[in-house]
Order: sequence, then structure tokens, then C-alpha cells
Amino acid sequence: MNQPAIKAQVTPAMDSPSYVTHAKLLAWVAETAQLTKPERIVWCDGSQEEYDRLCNEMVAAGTLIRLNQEKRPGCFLARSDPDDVARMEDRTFVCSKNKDDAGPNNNWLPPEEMKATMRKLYDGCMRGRTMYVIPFSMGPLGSHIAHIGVELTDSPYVVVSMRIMTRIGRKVLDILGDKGEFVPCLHSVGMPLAAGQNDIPWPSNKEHKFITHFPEEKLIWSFGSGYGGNALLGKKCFALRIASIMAKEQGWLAEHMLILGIEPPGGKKHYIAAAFPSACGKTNLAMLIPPKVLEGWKVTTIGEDIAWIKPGPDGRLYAINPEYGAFGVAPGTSEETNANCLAALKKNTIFTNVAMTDDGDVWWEGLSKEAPKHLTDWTGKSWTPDSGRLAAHPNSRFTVLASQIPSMDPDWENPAGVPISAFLFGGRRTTIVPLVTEAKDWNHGVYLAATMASETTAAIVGKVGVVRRDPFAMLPFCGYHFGDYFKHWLSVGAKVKVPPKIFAVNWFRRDAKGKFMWPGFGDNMRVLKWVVERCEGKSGATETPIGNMPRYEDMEWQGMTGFNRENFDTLTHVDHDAWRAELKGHDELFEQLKSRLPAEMTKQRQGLEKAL
Ligand code: O2Y
Ligand code: MN
Repeated sequence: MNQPAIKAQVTPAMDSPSYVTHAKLLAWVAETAQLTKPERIVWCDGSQEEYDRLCNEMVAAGTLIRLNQEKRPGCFLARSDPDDVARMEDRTFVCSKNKDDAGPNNNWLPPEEMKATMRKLYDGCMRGRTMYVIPFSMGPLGSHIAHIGVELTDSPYVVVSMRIMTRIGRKVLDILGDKGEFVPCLHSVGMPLAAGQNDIPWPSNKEHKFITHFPEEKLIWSFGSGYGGNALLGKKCFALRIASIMAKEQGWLAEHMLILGIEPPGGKKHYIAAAFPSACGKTNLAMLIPPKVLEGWKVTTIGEDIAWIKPGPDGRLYAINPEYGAFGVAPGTSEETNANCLAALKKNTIFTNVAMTDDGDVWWEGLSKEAPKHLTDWTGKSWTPDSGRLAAHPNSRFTVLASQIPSMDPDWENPAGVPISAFLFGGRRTTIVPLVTEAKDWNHGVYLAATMASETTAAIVGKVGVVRRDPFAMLPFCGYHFGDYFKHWLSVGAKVKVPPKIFAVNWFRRDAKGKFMWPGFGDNMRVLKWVVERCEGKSGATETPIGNMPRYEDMEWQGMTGFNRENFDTLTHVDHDAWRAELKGHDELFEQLKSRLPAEMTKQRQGLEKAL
């Protein structure tokens, strides 16, 4: 892209629209512009015209490829730099004043040291570029559960993605007024353009990448990456890391959870929030289509990644989806695994790092049984099935409006939220952990969630397939010490009059031959049915040392072929020796957190050992 030559390096005119009356916001934008020295400042109004204009500019610059408009109207493909394809946990920091407040679960540097480093990087980092001001609301506009942020970024890809993932623009400033609170989020791809220098399709900084959070100031600074959660700061940075801190301070919960509605035939609708580590099929579960035999059961989607949950006046917990869209993993998404999702992706979707067919459509591993004979892979190279490499990056993504997902619940934008009947916690465990376990009570549920573990996936940079403890599926996202986080969960349970039931699930157990024992996907509905019936006091269970479990006769098996009582017994078997060994893993986690571990966690652990 040919950027205009740089004129004198003076702060560009603010050009703030007359409706911006928030003095603190205006001052912060001016101060940031002085530091980052953009060529111009654009205040995003969130309109369709603005979105179309930016997309057209990015097509001209080579950042976006317009896909076949007959097959995928309004759809684009972006190819990131091959070094900028995922969240980077080792570059993510929580810079609390006191190191202990960040806990062993976060990278930490003193805030002033981190700021000094980053200020140097930010100095002039937007030269030759536009600085966009994106006011955004996490949650339905004006909801008492929602909160506002403002992201300053030099990436038009971030602007269009934020317009899909959050509610942005003038309507947000109207709610902010001239004194409202907002979380300032500063982002730069970290690649200034010298006078006359041509841009590249995916600018980023090869040398320096930082995703940093300042808890006391509720401030987010990100530098060097243009990808996903590193750059769309409303998502993991705000809605989880900073919001988890706000939630602790204010008595609510900000969680890495999908929210779904389940309505039995002729019965009462229940809402369930479920936490799973990255890339464990959250999107599929959130959009689940029940198997034929359970067709009378309706499943609807409130959210597929994040839940903000506040106590309501009736003593129940109410949840909203703070997001407006989905940034989901493409590989593995198919008509069989998630037909609702595929339907959503037919139009107005931004795909990132998927493969492109010769007629300008998209493809990824798992979309069809057989791969097309020829593709352009995610790096732009020619690809055939015998190329010996993946066509789509394993962490390739789609960014799509939630409103395009056919299963969205009529109440998904209800500002009051939806009442939660149950929490589900699920890891990816090939051994030991049974299909489903109901906690004996809230505190036992907190223990189950605190000790959950999972095998790592391509959603993060690093080794794949390693088991790591991932309490509440929040390991990469909890903005403070996990010991304090467990304490907060215990206190929420003690405060609410009607605490939701808590369940642990594992869809990923394998048999001795390494084969998955549970079919998953639509058949997960059988587990959800039991969960709902437990919430209604309708279904039975048996007590085990690790919690209550369904007996074979407590679950619906009609229409399920190739799965019998014996399979069920293996899938739900509690191997006492293996569990005693598992306790060592719990001990290792608790040892790391011991300075702030609530005594209740040790009590639960001792109770479990005794029961075993
Ligand atoms: O944020 C990213 O760049 C990829 S990871 C991600 C994206 C959407 C939803 N969840 C996740 C996750 O890692 O949990
Ligand atoms: Mn996630």
C-alpha cells in the first residue's frame, strides 16, 4: 500500500467529532497521538459505510482478499504473517504493583518498568499510519452487566474485526457521555512507515511483542501483533483478564464460558454456562444440534466464549455474552460437527489463515472428507493433497456476527442477562476423568473446577498435547492470583441464595487402543439432558468418591448405536489408584498457590483422598 509521504512530525489534528464530549477520553487520545505520532486520527462511527470503506482499502493493500461474492457474499480472507498466528502466553503480562497480586499464573514485571519499555516502543510507532479510535461496549448497550472500552489501534483489520466482535461507534459514546468510565486499550502493530515506504499486507513487529495489563489502572497496552486476542483487545485482554479483576473487586464473575439455553419438550428453559480450555469444542457445544431422538429438546446459543455473570435481585446469577460475534477455530468445523456455525459463515465473514479454493471459496481440514484437488494454502502457496502439509493453519479463524448464527437465543441481547441453572467445567483428558460428575455442593464444585486440567492445543504458541492444570479454563486469562480467584468463587457461592449446580465433564477420554470412547458433538445433548434433569431434581445418580454420577439407566440412550452399558461403565469408571496419582497433580498446583490458597481447597483435597 502506498502511504502518503510523511509530513512534518507534528501531532495530527484531533479531528474529534463534535459529539465527543468526554474530556478524559479526548485527553488520552491526544496524549497517545503525541507519543505514537500517527499520520491521522479517525474516530470510528461503527457504520456500514465505514466498514465497507476499510475493507475496500484493505483489499487494495493486499491485507484482505475478497472471496467469491456469489459463494460467500461479503466475505474476505486475511493471511497473517506466519510468525503472528496465535495468542502468545509468554509475551502476555499482568503488571500489578505487587508481584504477588498477579500470582504464579501470570508473567509479571513492575508496571513502571514495563511502561518504560513500551513507551520506547510506542514512540513514533504509528508513523505513516492512521490511528483509529474505537469506542466499544462489551455487552448489550446500556446493560447493567456491560462495560465500555476504547481501543486505539493502527490496524484497520482490528477495526473491522472489532465491529464484528463488539458493539462499536457513536452509540457507545452516547452511553459513555462526558464522564462515564471506560477501559483504555492501546494497540499498535509496531511497524511505523518511513517516508515513501510501502506497507506490507500484514504488518507486525518481528522483534518485540507485548500484551500487557495494568490491573490498578484497568489499562491494556498491546504491541507488535495484529492477531486475534493479541490485538482485538475487547476479548481476552478486557473481557477476561481486566474484567476478572473488576469482577473480584465488584462481586461478580468474568469467565471463559459459553452460555447455552436448553428447553425440554413442554418444560422450563434452563441456561447453562460451560468453561472449556481453548479449542476444546466450545463453539460446537454452544451451537449444538440435538440428535434426532432428542429433537423435542431445543438448544439455543447466548455466547460461545465468554460470560459475564452478576447476582440478580432474586438471588440467582444472571449472565450476558459480552461479545457481539465469534472468533472461532475453522479446522474441524463441518456440516457434521457444527451445521449452525457453517450456516453463519455463508456471508459477511472474515476468514483468517484458512485455505482458498481455485474458485475463491474457503477450505480447511475437516470441512469435507476429501480435500479439493488444488488449493492456495494459508501462506499463499499452491497446495495439493500430497503436499504433505496442512492447507489451513490449525489455529485459522472465522470472525462472524453472532446474529448470523441460526441458534442464537431470542434473549441473547437481553440487557438483564439470563439466569444460570448450572456450570459445566470440562477439560481435554484422555484418561482418568469420567464423562460427567456432579459436584456435591458449591465448594466441592469450586474444587473440581480449580483442579481441572487439559492437553494443550494449537490455540497457543508452544508444545501441543501436554497436560497442564487449567483451573476454570482460566489459566491464560485470569488477571490475578489464582488463590484469590478460588476465594472469590467460594465467596460468590456463599453470597447467592440460589447457587447454580456445578458439573465436571470430559468428552475426550480414550480406550486402551487410543480411540475416543464418547462420540461427542450432538450426543453431548445426552449429558446436558441429565444435567437439566438434575437441576429439576428429576433424574437419579450414584455417589462416588469424586462426586455424583449418572447410572446407565439415568441417561437417554435411544438412537445411540455402537455404545452399550459396558462402554458406559468404562467411560465412567473411577480408577482409585489413578485418582490417587491425580491428587499429586492437585498438590503441585496448590503448592504453587499456597501463599493465597483458601483453606477450603485443602479441606476438599483431604476429603477426596479420604473418600478414595
Ligand atoms: O485469541 C486468539 O488469538 C486465539 S485464541 C481464542 C480465540 C477465540 C476464542 N478463544 C480463544 C482461546 O484461546 O480460548
Ligand atoms: Mn476462548
